[in-house]
Amino acid sequence: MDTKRFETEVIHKGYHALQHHGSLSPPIFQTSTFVFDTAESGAKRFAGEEEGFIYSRLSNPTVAMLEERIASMENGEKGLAFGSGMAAVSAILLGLTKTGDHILCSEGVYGCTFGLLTLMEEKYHITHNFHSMSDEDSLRSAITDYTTVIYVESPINPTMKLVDIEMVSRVAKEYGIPVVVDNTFCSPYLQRPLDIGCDVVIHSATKYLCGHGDVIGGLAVGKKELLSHLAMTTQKDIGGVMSPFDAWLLLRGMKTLPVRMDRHCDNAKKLAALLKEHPAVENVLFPGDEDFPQYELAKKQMSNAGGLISFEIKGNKAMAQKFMNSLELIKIAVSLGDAETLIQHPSTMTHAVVPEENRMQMGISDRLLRLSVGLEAWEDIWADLEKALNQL
Ligand code: 4LM
Repeated sequence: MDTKRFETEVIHKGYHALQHHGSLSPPIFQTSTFVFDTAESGAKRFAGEEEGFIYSRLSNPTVAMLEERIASMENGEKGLAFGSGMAAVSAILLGLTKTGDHILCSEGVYGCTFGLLTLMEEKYHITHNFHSMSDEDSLRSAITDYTTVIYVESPINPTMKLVDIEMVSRVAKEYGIPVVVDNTFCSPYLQRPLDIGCDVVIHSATKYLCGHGDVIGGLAVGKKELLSHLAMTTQKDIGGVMSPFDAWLLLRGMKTLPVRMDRHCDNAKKLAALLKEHPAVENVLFPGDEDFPQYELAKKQMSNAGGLISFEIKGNKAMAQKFMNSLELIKIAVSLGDAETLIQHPSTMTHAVVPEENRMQMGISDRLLRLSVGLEAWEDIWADLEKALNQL
């Protein structure tokens, strides 16, 4: 079958109903192990001389379907599925480094990624530092003889700062350093980092890809050679793999990714504009806002601005918490990308593990809130926000 458009492939890629009794919905191969015809056939599968499944930590047909689908969405050669976004991040980072290496990282990252980098430094002497990557010269000056990975979130959680993925990948190529991009905030519908030169894309599939707040999962996509190596090492032997049922839920959720993302983006654009005008709010951080410092970069590398808005409440931490407690429709919860609008307080929640000094450098004040705009009517979301803001 010819390659079709994104909206079509996200529904059909890699599944042939007539090979499965005509079942429109793909089967869940809920099995731990696979029976071999003969001892010789089993031996051949282990030796890689015969195609076929062996054991679900190595591969499973439902999970493989998801891996093929995400690879197609990201325009990559091969996908890998993990039991969480952090299982994907740790398998990739541990797979690409050894003791003595250095990871150059964007100016901020999700709190648990920060925790992982700290652990890798303390236990394995794999160092890291955070860098704005704002221009080629300063990026070059930050690369050391020991840099073996450049790790980027764009937009960065929760400050929404962007990194020019094309520029970073171009410079990194000169040094032969792989660039890993965590594309969780955009999903492949809004941004495809492999197309603009990066080497590996990571997702917390828990978020927009799932879309319904009922799965914890991670995905990675990249070149076949590299991802196959990671599959046989840090994925297989650390073993943080995805269950067939979670893969099935993700295959289901992803079918509606484009329509959901369109609504998330439309809602967020309207709400960001309204938040900006409210006297109790300052510093609305939204890449779709024309006053956003990296608006031009957002237009260059993202097809739309996404569904996340961060903003500061005028006043102090207590006022930010009071505001959150006054909300009714909007739920106080970490995570993002769900049908429900969620709000969280990064300095005491997703980024609580980050020491205050680093948090301040990243731009995470204790008045900063992150709103994951859901799929509800924007008027109802705004009514809830406005009522709570007016109480401040
Ligand atoms: C949150 N985030 O922000 P798992 N990469 C990014 C993330 O935002 C996350 C992960 C990886 C949040 C979770 C509580 C950019 C998670 C890790 O949670 O391991 O699937 O993904 O609210």
